[in-house]
Formats: sequence, structure tokens, C-alpha cells
Amino acid sequence: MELSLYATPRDFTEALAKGTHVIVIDVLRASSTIVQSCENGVERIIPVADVEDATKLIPTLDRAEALLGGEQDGHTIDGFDLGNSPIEYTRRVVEGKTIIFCTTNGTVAITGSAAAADISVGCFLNLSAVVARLVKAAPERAVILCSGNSGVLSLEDFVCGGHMAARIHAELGTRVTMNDGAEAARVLAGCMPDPETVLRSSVHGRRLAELGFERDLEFCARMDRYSGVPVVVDGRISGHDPDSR
Ligand code: 3SL
Repeated sequence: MELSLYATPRDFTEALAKGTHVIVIDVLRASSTIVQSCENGVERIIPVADVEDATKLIPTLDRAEALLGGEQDGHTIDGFDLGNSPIEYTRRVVEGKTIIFCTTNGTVAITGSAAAADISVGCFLNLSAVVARLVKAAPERAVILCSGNSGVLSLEDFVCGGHMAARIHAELGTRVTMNDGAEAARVLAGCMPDPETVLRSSVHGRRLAELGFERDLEFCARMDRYSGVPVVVDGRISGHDPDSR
């Protein structure tokens, strides 16, 4: 397996995406919110790149069954039902629902990966499961795509990707070759074993704490809380991939 890690989606072109298996990471907070929603029985999530796409889609759905979720600058978007705090996405709120989901970086990374052969969503919450699914699929080319923050590396995504690269390396040994991004992230992750410390020291984590989302940091730092892996098929995330369990 050729494993590449991109610190942001900026250099991950459509040509590079073709034929690859991609794991999209946005630890704070889009990936964590998607994983949490799938755990809590959401019917499907439609990730969109911007608010305009979300507002175009919502009239096409039964409003009683559909929710608008996501953030701008960390806050709930005007007219949306939910923000981007995974702890808002309880079973009572999301079970059986369709969520149109729009965030600054995470959903942009997901929609931008559309040309890939396989797209899964990963974070600390489902780290072992998303790695196991990839190793089982054994694609020739795999990508760990960190969402970053407006084109800039995010420590929490990079270190989470590094833990994934380390696990893949441990599983496959000489059968995996890594690009410099994957190797750098793997080495850094070895020095940062505690996710909560990573989240609390990152720029985005500190900003979320200032905005009052302290509990989200604690939640998103939980390693392997879940064993399901959200997968994106034809632009939709439909609960969990049964093969991943
Ligand atoms: O950028 C994103 O996609 C969001 O996850 C950012 S935030 O954590 O909701 O501010």
C-alpha cells in the first residue's frame, strides 16, 4: 500500500483522489459529529461545501424528517437547527433523520474527495475501526486527508492522522510505503500519545474552549469510543458501513 497523508485538502487534487481510498479527518469537530450522529441512528447525512448548497437542498426534503446542521466561525448558522457540537447530536435529536451538514473545513474536505474510490470518515472516536476497515480493504493507494483550518495544518488532525499511519505501519510493516506527510505525522503522534492534551494545546482547540465548547474537546478526545465507520457513497453518508463491524 502507498499511504499518503495530506495536512490540508489544498494539495489533494481530483487527479490524486481518483482510485484512492480516503479517510477524511476533522477531529474538531466535523468528523466527530458525523461519527456521533451515525452512532445515534441518523438515517443519512448529506455533506455540503457551503450554506448556499444547504439552503438549496432543504426545500427538496420533508422538513419534518430533515435537519440543517453545521457551523460558521464555530457557531450555529442562522436558520439552522443544529451547530457542530457532537454532543448536540443525541439519539433523541438525530435518530431516523436526514441531516444536511455544512462546516468550514470538514464538509469541504469530504465533498472535495468525491473522485475517490472509497471515502470514510475518521477521528479519535473511531480510530481503530477506520484503520481496520482500510487495512482489510488493502487498496494500492490510500490517503489520510486532514481537513486543517482554511488551508493551514491543524495539530489535532495531523496527530490523529499520525496515529492512524502508525497503526497501519504496525499492521503492514514493509508492505506499506508512506509519503513524508504520513511519516512526519507518525513520528509526531509517537510523541503525543494523549489526544486530550493535543486538542487542548492546538490553536483550534484553544479557540473552541474560549467560545465555550470546552466539553467538545473532552468528547472528541475519546479514543475508540465507537466501532462504526461512516462511509460516503454518492455524496451521502448513510449510517455505518456494515462491513466495518
Ligand atoms: O471547520 C470545520 O469543519 C469545523 O469542524 C470547525 S468547528 O470546530 O466547528 O469550529
